[in-house]
Amino acid sequence: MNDTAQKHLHRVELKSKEYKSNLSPVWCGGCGHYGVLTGLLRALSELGVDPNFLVNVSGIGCSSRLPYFVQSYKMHTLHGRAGPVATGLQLARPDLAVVVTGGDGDGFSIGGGHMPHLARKNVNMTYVLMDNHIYGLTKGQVSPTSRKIMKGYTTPYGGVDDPMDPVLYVLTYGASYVGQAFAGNVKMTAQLIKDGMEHKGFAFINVLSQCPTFNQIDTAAYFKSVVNEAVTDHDVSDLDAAIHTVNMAIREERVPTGLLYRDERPTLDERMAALVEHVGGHPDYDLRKIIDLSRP
Ligand SMILES: Cc1ncc(C[n+]2csc(CCOP(=O)(O)OP(=O)(O)O)c2C)c(N)n1
Ligand code: SF4
Repeated sequence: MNDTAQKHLHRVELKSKEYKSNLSPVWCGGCGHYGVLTGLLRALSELGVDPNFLVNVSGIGCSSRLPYFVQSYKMHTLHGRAGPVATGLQLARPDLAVVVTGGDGDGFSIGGGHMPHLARKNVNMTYVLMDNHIYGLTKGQVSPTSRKIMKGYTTPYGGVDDPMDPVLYVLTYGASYVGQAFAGNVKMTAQLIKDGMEHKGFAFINVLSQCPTFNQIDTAAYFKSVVNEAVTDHDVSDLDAAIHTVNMAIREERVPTGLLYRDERPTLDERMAALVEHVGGHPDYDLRKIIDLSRP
């Protein structure tokens, strides 16, 4: 049996407030990211994850400041690069629980080239994306998830592009756990993060998170109205059904929330370990044998 974070999740008993670091969030009043932080702290407490074996990795943005507020090891990396950094960490230490937190600009604009590979390789991590349909920290430019009608800092007359859908994207690329929630529903957010952390493989959770400072159209009330009519009663082990649910929702301008898809398949670290075993690899391997291969 290979090492996986789940089987070796180091457990402790801590209340959710004990997972808070001694730094206070720097977000604006009413920002949806508070709900995501509360959901994550609750999930960590319910799972009883030992903070000494937990690493929270982020990119750049308001959302990427989240690790500062969590009692864990952490890495605040570069814009769009949290995924690859977390992949390296996970492969080096498969016994750690790896959680990525970041924004829609971070994950699907500059980081969009990495996302398919996290999904298809089934890297064992939980990716929590705070989707506020805008670039918050840089003061309100359109993101890949902005609705066309949004007038952003760089699009004063509205956008010219249609938005992309984060959950459809990761489903298509083979993510093995996909969920979606609204930050105002802390209970569902916490539950999806908890299940995602227990899941073995790439767990992606898209959380609609309002930015009251810069996004005046995708308000908490707007998000609440579109998720209220959500339909997620399909078989979650059926990929076609999950994709169909999301496609139908996009057409009807609704947002399906809850668990959308889950399957079990070997993770990248498991496949790497199996390969090492297959070729008889071990730490004392004589590296001169490799150098000898290139001798004339
Ligand atoms: C390489 C690079 N490009 C651009 C920036 C400027 N920048 C800082 S935050 C950010 C985007 C923030 O938007 P998002 O990721 O959606 O997170 P939010 O702030 O909305 O939570 C950008 C482009 C940067 N820091 N680094
Ligand atoms: S600018 Fe927007 S995303 Fe950033 S902290 Fe303020 S409300 Fe939140």
